Amino acid sequence: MEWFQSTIENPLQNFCGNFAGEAGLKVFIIRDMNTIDWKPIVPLIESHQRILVSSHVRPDADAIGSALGLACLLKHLGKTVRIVNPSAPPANLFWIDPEQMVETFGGSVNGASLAETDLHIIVDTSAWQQLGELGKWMRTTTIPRIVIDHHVSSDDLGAMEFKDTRSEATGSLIFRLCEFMNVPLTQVAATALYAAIATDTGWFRFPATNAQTMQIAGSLMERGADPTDIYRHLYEQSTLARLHLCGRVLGRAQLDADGLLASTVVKWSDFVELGAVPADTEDLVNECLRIAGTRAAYIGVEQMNSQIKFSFRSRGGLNVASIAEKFGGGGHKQAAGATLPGPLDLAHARVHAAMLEGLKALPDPASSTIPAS
Ligand SMILES: [Mn+2]
Repeated sequence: MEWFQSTIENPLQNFCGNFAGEAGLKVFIIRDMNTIDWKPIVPLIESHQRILVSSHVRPDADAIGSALGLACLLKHLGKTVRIVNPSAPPANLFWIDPEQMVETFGGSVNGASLAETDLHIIVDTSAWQQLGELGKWMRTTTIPRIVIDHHVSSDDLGAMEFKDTRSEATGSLIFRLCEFMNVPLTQVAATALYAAIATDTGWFRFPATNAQTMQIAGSLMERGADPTDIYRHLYEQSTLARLHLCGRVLGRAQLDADGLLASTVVKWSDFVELGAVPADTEDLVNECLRIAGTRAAYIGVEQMNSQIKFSFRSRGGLNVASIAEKFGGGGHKQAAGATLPGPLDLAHARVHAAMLEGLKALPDPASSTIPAS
């Protein structure tokens, strides 16, 4: 079966040919395109009716917002849509889904209850490791798959891929798909996509942000997204426990490599003693990068199961995705993550050494001012 005939119009397109994917489908891979050719997705969507949309474990605003934006498009086209993620959304993102569309795989939401699915679209990840138990179910099915994503790290999910690793957010890709298919966004979808893009760009300041990002944001506002309201929901819902946790963890921050590397760690006992929760550590790694002269930062967060979850950040130059991959993780050049076995001291030492080595290998300090993407 020929899925589509691709026409390469953009010289930036790196067309990687076709192959038989894991599900036995003949698929095309299109990677590293500045602009995605959406034409091939249209017949796939048009020819299927019961569409499952999923994203990654520990879904963030881009994961959930992209899924909701895509669901809006699919519902507009008369499709039956379910959003099922491998893990539940964090409480601070419940507001983004007022219709409570997002379900979590497990319990009554299992393979049997999804058996009628005839197309599966995965957004904001292309890694098996990010799909948890849902991924295990996926490996048992032959349902055609589509991936819409902007991450560098990638597995072969046996899917037709629509990837743009230069894109600032998967939410932007979903917006472009809606434009391409001429589907108007509801206020709920526009709000979800705005949250997706605003968070993945660090509120429009990360280097992947460009003039088109702002144009998309403007279009989303015209469709009802309210930045003041979205910002308040995302960033002004802190607790006293979180503030106390920030104080303790930032008090522990250290500078190494002649000031190029800032890091800190969170012990499980910090959560217990202060009444804080792991979600309270979100963005703490970015606080470390506020120190003048730093080029990279990381934070290690001890989990209840004694594993250590690391988040890496770079201002450019250092590719933290490749460092995360050394430890079985992944992500973007400037923001990545990995989970290591404990104890905390040992995991910290391993990560610290890898970061120092990565910084040492950088050719020229001036490269820190050049955006990596
Ligand atoms: Mn994303």
